[in-house]
Amino acid sequence: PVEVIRTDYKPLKWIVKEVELEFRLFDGYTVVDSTLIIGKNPNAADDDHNEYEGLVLNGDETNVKLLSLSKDDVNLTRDEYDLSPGKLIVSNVQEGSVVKMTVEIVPEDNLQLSGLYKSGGMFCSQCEAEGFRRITYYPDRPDVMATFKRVRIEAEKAKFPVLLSNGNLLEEGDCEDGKHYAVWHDPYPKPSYLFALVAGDLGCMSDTYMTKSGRKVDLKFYSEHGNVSKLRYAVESLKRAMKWDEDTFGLEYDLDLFNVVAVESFNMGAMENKSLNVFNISCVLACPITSTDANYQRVEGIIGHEYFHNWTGNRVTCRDWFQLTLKEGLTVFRDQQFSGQVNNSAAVKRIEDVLVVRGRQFNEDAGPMSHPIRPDSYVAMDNFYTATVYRKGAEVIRMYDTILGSKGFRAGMDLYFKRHDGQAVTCDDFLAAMADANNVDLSQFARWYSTSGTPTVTYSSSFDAEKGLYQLTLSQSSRSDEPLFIPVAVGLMDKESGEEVVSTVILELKEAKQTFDFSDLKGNVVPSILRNFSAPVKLVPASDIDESELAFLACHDTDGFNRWDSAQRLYTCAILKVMGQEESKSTIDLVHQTFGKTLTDETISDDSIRAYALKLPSESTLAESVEVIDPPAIHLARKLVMTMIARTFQDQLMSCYNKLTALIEKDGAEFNVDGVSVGRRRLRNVCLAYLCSIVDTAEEQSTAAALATRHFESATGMTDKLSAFNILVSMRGGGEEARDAAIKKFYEDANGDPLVLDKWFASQASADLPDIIERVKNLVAHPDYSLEKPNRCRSVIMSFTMNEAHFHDASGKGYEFLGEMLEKLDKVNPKVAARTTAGSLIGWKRYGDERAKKMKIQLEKLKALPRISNDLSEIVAKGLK
Ligand code: BAL
Ligand code: ZN
Repeated sequence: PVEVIRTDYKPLKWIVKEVELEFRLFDGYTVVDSTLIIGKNPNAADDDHNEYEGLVLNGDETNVKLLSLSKDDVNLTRDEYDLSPGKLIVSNVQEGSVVKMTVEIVPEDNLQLSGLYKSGGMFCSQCEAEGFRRITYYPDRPDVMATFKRVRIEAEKAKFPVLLSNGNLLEEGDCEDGKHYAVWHDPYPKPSYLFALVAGDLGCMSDTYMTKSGRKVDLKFYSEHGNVSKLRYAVESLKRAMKWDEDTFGLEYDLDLFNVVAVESFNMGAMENKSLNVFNISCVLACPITSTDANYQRVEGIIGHEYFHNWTGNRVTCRDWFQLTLKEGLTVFRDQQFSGQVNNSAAVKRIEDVLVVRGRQFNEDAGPMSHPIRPDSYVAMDNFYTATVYRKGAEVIRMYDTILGSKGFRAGMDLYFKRHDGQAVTCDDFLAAMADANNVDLSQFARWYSTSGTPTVTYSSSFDAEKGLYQLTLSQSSRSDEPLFIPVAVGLMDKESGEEVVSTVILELKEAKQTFDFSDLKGNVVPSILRNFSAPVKLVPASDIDESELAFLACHDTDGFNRWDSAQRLYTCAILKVMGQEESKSTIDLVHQTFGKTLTDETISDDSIRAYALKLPSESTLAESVEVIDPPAIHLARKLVMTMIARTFQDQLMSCYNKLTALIEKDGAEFNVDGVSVGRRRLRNVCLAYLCSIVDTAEEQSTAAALATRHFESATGMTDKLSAFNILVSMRGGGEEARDAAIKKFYEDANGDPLVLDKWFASQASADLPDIIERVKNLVAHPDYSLEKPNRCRSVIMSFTMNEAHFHDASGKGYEFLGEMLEKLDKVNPKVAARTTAGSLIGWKRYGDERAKKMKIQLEKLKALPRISNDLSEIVAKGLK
């Protein structure tokens, strides 16, 4: 495997200016003809030392068979071009040279799902990051932006009535032998990773959108015929996203047609191909019976995300793949803002996003895959579509917004588009646009792009009652040699009254240690620091945690995010004390005080906020707070605290549950995913989980199972049904019968629907049962299980690795099972195998010697495989370092 180094970047000497493609889709193979018009790269200076003089084309020879090659209409024989693994070099090209070739590929055998492949009965493509080279030989890098002038697709009409590619439809018609064709033209130059092709027998939901400047855009959403009605929410979400981008950034859609296609087998969530977005069905189909509220939110967020890429990614793209966060961090930030402003409360959205940053990104940054948001090297680029590039990248963009203010941020965005529309650029170009538009020096801020690891901000304070002066001292530590520029949002709450006396200010922490003064205070205050999670850092007190301050903020903070966060930190203290068998009475008392107030506080008008504030931190979040992770111990301590709270507040929880049931029933049958309806379901399901955690005796087990079963059976939508199911699958003793009945019923109700079956598998793989490993083995032996479907793999294997207490069972059986699955999976879909490994085994150093040894054995075994993919071997090598 070759390691690519960021600083080795060189522009190509020869690029493709225009391309024509013809795809003839036969049964069992596909023939691809291409015509490339070559030009001298204006970005390569004459004195640039280029590695190659000729035209360099990338191609995956394991997937692409070259049948013929010509230059300027002269056929080239084998000794007139240079073909080596991964590369085809054509010498002596000039400005305007025409290179033509014909290749053959077999989409039917392409199980990696990169390039052109088949999902069910349809053809579809995935070219980011380096899939186009699995279709034909081409300069497959994002800084080669060519006009795809003509893409002709020909296939059997009866089986593939729908033929799609990027841009506008130029012509279509019938051919001989029951075949037909379509010709597409994309007027916008684009890199090959944005190319897409779809051919299938698909149903369509159509709509239109009128842009601000009066362009009528046809919106066409395609899926299998039986799923068309489930596209409505995605269509509506797209229209909201188009409007939001016009209102917020002045960005309009730039073609008359926007296509979206739903496919079942897809490695990612979705892909932003120019005007032909391809979506994993899990991110575009939605209906109350099969989708949870979280699924609906995901559809809206990802529809927005892919649409927003049209400007941040497509119109302005990345010069090289090290710049991935340029488009992904920025587009995630845009989709987060969209979701927070359009349908949900901004505080709820922020809580959900921060949970991901802390749960996944911090964990990644604490392990061997830790990298800056702009990585320095890679072997398989697909391994760097990470939480760091996406989520921490979005936090970095958010910091620009926090520092510059929304007007300043908008000015920076405007300048970025003005300077770079139609170009492939770098993160430095983005930073320069932000700095120049605001006339500020952001050179210190640039360190965020090159610093890996999670920085820590430590705080201490003092209050001079006589002077009314409060001093807050912040210090930072990170892997950067020089201090980072960290915006810290702070507000002050009066200790006596609980009122906010200083509203949010942004403190600019630019030195290793800085003290900030707040004067004219009438009394002592409690600081609310890092409001809204203003920077992706860990916040810690210089001395012991003041638990009563946390309880105070959890009850009084006017910043919704910090109010939630304070409760989380307090719950964490309690759980860790229980786990360490430390004296915990006073902490538990504060937890009870906070929980009780949160459950009944009438000033909290948003049930979602209340629900999140009542929930205990997840086991993976708790793991972030310990030196050595002992998952079963964390699991047990969390469960004990949960049951303790549930017993203390059993009556109040039941009455809250009943009140919400009555409200939901009053609303009637109509299903809504507005903030109020979602909040009610969310809070009711949190109450249910607490109530069903009281399962110490057989009698309690059957009482809990009866409550969950009632919830399950009376559910009118998937949110409630799945909440109950997730509880029922873990029932033991007096609840076993109900558990088995629910497993049977859920499967029958699924009626073969793949998204519902994914839930059925995932829920069981996440169960808290002593024989879980046997159960998971049975799941992968189930006829509905398939290694070839990424969603199904994720639903069983990944879900099991996230079932921390059992995956990390001291016997090591969980690791052995995973090792066996990864070996099989790597042969089918290396990208999914690598991702699963990155999220599980490679973190072994943090799990104590015994577990570490056993986890490492599995990595060693994978390393020793006679044939291991580049994707997996990169992760395994990093994991063993
Ligand atoms: N570009 C890959 C899928 C996404 O982030 O939108
Ligand atoms: Zn993206």
